Amino acid sequence: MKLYDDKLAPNPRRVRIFLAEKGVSVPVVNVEIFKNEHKTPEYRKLNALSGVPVLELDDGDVIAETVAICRYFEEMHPEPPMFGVDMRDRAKVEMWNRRMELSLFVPVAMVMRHTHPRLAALQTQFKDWGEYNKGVVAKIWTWLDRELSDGRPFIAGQRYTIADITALCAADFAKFARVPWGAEHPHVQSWHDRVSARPSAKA
Ligand SMILES: N[C@@H](CCC(=O)N[C@@H](CS)C(=O)NCC(=O)O)C(=O)O
Repeated sequence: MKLYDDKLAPNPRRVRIFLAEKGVSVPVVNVEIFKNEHKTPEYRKLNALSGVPVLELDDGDVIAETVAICRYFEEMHPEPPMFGVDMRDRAKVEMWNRRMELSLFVPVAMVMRHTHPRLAALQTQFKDWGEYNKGVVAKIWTWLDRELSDGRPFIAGQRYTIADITALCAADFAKFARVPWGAEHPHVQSWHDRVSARPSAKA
């Protein structure tokens, strides 16, 4: 089994944190997006969409998509459970992970891709779209801060889950994209301190 990884990109980091929480180690192949290594014919054979991460199984089969890879490891190593523990909890974790992906991670990625000078070499940038998404991210921090003001320790409730991993990677990416949360978001700050203190955050 091999995990195709880029140390600077947020989606592969989600898988690395997930594996660290599970205490599982997988051989890694580094694919440097900034060197366009994900656009080579060899890599496109693994994933024609050229996204990172990818998990290649021992029989050559390939699983792409961050959450699909995490679900594969969840089945293989169920403890600790990261996708919820019962019917209601699994639905809530799915809800929160989707929210963190679609409402936080994606707009942060749009800001990064369309405004950050380092990304200009990799793709066409639509500056207006990037600027628009700065406002989207700002509103999401305010919404998330209000959500977390109920005192729950983690995004989906009392347990650390995949939703925290998605949100942590989005939050750290937001700092890089220059759209972090602010002093007016103390609940986001304490959640971020809590999840960043876990050893897995260094993965
Ligand atoms: N939906 C995919 C997205 C993968 C993705 O876009 N990964 C980024 C790195 S975080 C990437 O490969 N970017 C390079 C590109 O899009 O050209 C997933 O969840 O794994």
